Amino acid sequence: ALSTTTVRISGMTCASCVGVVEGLLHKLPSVQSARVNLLAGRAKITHDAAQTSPDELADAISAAGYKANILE
Ligand code: 9UX
Repeated sequence: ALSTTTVRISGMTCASCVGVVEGLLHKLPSVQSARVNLLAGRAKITHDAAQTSPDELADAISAAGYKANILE
């Protein structure tokens, strides 16, 4: 089953960061969609949590140099 995870992201300092974060999320197993809102500092990700957990999403974002916190 698919679930939706919202992640608070800080450290996105230019508009191209949106593409960087969306790109790395799309590479993860089971991620169906990843939409990043720069102004809101949030990513909304649709994924199968049995394959890629919310923590794994946040870890991938953190590994790219941003600060990520799971909101819901
Ligand atoms: Mo802009 Mo973001 O030069 O990872 S792409 S700061």
